[in-house]
Amino acid sequence: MMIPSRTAAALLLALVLATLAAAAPAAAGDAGFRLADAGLYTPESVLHDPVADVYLVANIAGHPLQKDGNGFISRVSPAGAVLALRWIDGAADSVDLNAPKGMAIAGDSLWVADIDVLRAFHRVTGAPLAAVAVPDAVFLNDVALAADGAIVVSDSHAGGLWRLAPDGAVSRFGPEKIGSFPNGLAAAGAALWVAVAKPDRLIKLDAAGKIVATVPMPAGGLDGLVLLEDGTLLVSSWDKSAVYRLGPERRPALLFEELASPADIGFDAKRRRVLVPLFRENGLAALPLP
Ligand SMILES: [Ca+2]
Ligand SMILES: [Ca+2]
Ligand SMILES: [Ca+2]
Repeated sequence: MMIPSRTAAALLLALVLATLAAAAPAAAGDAGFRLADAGLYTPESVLHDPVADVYLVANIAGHPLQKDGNGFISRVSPAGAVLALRWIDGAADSVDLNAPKGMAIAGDSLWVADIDVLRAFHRVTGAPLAAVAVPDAVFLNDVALAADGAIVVSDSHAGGLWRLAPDGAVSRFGPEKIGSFPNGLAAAGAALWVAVAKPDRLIKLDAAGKIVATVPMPAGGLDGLVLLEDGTLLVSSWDKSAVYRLGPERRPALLFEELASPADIGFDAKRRRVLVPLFRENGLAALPLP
């Protein structure tokens, strides 16, 4: 039987609309959430584990550079419920964790910067897997997974970056001093974006560690850096209590304001939410991306 063309067109339209509806982000109408008084303690970094579909929160618990053995990593559901406050707990005998900051997932490993050590934990069980001391490091801050499988970490005290190769070798990456306080990292294919303070800017390094782009920022205290699939960059600023968005033209525009001490942000690509640890308020905000 032939379907009359007008009916066929209507069917096609209905199919397209249904497909669009199915593809619409789950974030439609999403209010996100704000978490306070939930036990988070100096939260520095948030990462979405898209496989487990949970938010991992790194809690320094105290001073950022103190080896006090009490750091912990929490699991928070996308509904805003704390599933396991001390999922990885430095206070446990079997776990060393002092002041966890930036995190990155590589396969089944969750890598965490912890003052002068890169630690790996099992992303499913939370069990300790590895601890790699970074020579001379004082203030490891953010971690990113490079395209070649290396783990890159910013050293905010020394002003440069380190690279942990898949074979376990640790070496410098990029200029010895990229800025006075390199902080957030975001891998971009084979390249890497770095948020740097004083002067406040975003710097792009190629796979060899050479600077290939510099974007001045209008506010300082840059911390977390996220790269979206479409190339958009998001970066938090302590000085402005804000998160900026930079589209392909790389002009910084205010995205969220009135976020006190926004540290190392994450992104939930499934719900298109920006995840903001509120460092001094011991809080967490999950904000739908407008
Ligand atoms: Ca601590
Ligand atoms: Ca980070
Ligand atoms: Ca940071």
